[in-house]
Amino acid sequence: MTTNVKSMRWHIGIFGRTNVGKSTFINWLTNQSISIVSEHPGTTTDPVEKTIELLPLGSVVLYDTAGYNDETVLGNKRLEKTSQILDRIDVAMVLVNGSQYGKPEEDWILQLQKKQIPFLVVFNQIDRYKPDQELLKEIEEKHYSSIQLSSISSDDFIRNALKEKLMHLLPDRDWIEKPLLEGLVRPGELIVLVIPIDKSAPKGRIILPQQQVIREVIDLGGLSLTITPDQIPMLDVYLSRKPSLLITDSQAFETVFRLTAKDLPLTSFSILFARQRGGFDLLLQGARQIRRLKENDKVLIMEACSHHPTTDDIGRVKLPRWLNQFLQRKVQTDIVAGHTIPPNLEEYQLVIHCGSCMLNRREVINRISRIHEKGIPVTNYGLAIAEMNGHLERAIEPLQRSMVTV
Ligand SMILES: Nc1nc2c(ncn2[C@@H]2O[C@H](COP(=O)(O)OP(=O)(O)OP(=O)(O)O)[C@@H](O)[C@H]2O)c(=O)[nH]1
Ligand code: SF4
Ligand SMILES: [Mg+2]
Repeated sequence: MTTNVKSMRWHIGIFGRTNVGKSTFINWLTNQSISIVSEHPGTTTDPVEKTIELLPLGSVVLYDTAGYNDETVLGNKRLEKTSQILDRIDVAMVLVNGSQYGKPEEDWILQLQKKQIPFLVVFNQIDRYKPDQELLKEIEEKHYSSIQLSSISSDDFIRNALKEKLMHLLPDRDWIEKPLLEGLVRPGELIVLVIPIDKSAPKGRIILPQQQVIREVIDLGGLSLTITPDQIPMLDVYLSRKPSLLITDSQAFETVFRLTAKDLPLTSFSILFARQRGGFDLLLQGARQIRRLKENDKVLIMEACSHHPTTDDIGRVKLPRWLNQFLQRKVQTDIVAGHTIPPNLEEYQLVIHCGSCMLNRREVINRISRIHEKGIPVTNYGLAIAEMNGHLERAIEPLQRSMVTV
């Protein structure tokens, strides 16, 4: 599987006080001019995100951030933005100048530890400020991984040593490259993919989750056949053997359930993503809660990125309509888009999350856990749509049979 997919890259956060040299460090590490550098504290305000190839780590997303000690008027807002990055990153680097290591660093490290994010303490600017021996001993006794460097040196040896240390801190690569079709496809099997080409389909291409599935079928030695929902009856005409699995876009569930034999194993792209990204059991429990919603209960629809809404938009139009049809009573729906989790979650009796195709595993798991910790059932588009079509159990059966832990 290629790492050209954003969700399959390591996400690395760079933190530290203002003026510690975070932006200089990112430019040094990448040998590129990514962030603006200046001698004035508070130069970086919003997080700067940059995707680059950083061998041997592969493709990574680096985040330069505002200083966590920023005490200006906008400091709190900047800190909030910096803190949001913690939900996305797989590893952190905490920059320190010389012996300027104190409560701000310890507080930040505590947050990283709470979120189980591995981290590296980087003593920067050692050409100007040397960390004292006592501090180095303290860091060692705490078993923190650390390195000393100067972001103005051109020493490749130290750059490579730093990348080595990051490699040791990161989980196994399988963690982000978990296959979508694990346990579901054997060599020679035929997999049918159902992709509606309607108004909401992008012109001239198929979307990322579908591309990923096709690529995995090829990697697993299977055969893939891509059709539109109205072509399903033609399968009987052309095929002498039943396909091993049918994977559909969730929006075509109703047609697919109607037109296929009950013993044809099927699931959806978004259910596969839900299994791959984590939190599957919680999302499944959430789907089973939909039928318990009462008149006027509130449902929050969460989309992880904003897009231009279409006339029959799934989050804004179709889901609210399907919910009311399924429940035969009126529930209220609100929609939010973007990385931020709204602070008023407690107002809702259910959250329905999008397929999260643009998020990495860590962010998906963090988002689901944050909602679940508030005692609010959470599900996703694919599982919710299968439930509202009355076929949830059929749509998850191939995954349960594959016995792959989720
Ligand atoms: N001598 C020396 N100067 C450095 C080093 N790293 C950064 N600097 C200088 O320190 C100053 C601050 O660097 P920045 O990279 O802008 O610091 P920052 O942490 O991004 O600062 P904010 O964005 O304001 O939080 C600049 O003048 C840099 O040239 C280093 O390793 N050695
Ligand atoms: S499924 Fe979610 S993350 Fe993917 S494009 Fe839609 S809104 Fe964005
Ligand atoms: Mg900066």
